[in-house]
Amino acid sequence: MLISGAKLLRKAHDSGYAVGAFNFNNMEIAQAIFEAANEAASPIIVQCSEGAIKYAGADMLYAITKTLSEKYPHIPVALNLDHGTSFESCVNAIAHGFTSVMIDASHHNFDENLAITKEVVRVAHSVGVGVEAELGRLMGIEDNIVVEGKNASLVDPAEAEKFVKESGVDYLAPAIGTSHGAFKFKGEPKLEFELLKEVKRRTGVPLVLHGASSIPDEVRASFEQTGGDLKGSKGVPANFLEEAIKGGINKVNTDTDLRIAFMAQVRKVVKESPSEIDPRNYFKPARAAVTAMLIARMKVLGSAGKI
Ligand code: TD4
Ligand code: CA
Ligand code: ZN
Repeated sequence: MLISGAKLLRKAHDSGYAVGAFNFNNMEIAQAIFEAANEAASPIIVQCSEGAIKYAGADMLYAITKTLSEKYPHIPVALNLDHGTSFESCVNAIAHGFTSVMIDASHHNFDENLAITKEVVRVAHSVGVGVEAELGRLMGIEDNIVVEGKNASLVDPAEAEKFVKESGVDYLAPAIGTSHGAFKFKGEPKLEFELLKEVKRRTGVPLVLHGASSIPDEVRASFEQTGGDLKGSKGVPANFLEEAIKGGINKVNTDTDLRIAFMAQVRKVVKESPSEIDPRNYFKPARAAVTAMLIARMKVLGSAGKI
């Protein structure tokens, strides 16, 4: 059933587990996410970036989600706009039936971020839609801007407390050292767990971890088996996720792991069956690989069995 992100995450917050928020741009990946949720008996968040909306259309992405949510009526699911960059973008998603929106005004200063977020909250709450905001800046590619070194910044707990109180936001993404994509850490993985706990203590809302892909060894190996190159890639290890969930994370954003698992199988067919022309014979194994990877991930997050 398609429900508000606020309701879904409040439950995770109250019971101390995290729900995976998985990005999709097409039918096959959406099917893989729902199939995994069904097998693992897990609630899910499916989410679309502005890039996904540009690629497939908000109407199409909503229709896919709605159709799948009706096929699996027992699965609690929220449809989230991921990294909405403006008030208009969030309103557009809400108008298309999204049940959660992220307003990412983290590249603005605190007061501007707060003002834009407040406006989104006002509209979203009037129709029962949950709102996520971000404080601090993630390293990596953000809004097509490369954020590096001193441009990346961690969340400030005092600011987080003020921000949540004044904006009325339902869940917050605090920057605690992750980044988007396959190359998250130069040396050993490192997250600011103490900072996370402090933000949780001061805000008391569900918290969101962006850039949370793990790039499991078997997924990396399947991609590299066909000559794919992910050298130097490093994700957030499963035990880090477990610790982050203990520290108050309730929404774990994951896109890169799905991309790699999916494309590894497409690459395999390209390599092994040079005469294959039927797209279904590329996408069927790719979809199955994403489902298998996600079932394992739902167990790590603690959402498996929570339906
Ligand atoms: O918010 N996300 C997903 C980002 C999706 C970007 O989509 P476009 O290419 O369409 O802009 C995450 O936090 C996922 O992080 P991950 O660790 O999976 O990269
Ligand atoms: Ca941001
Ligand atoms: Zn993100």
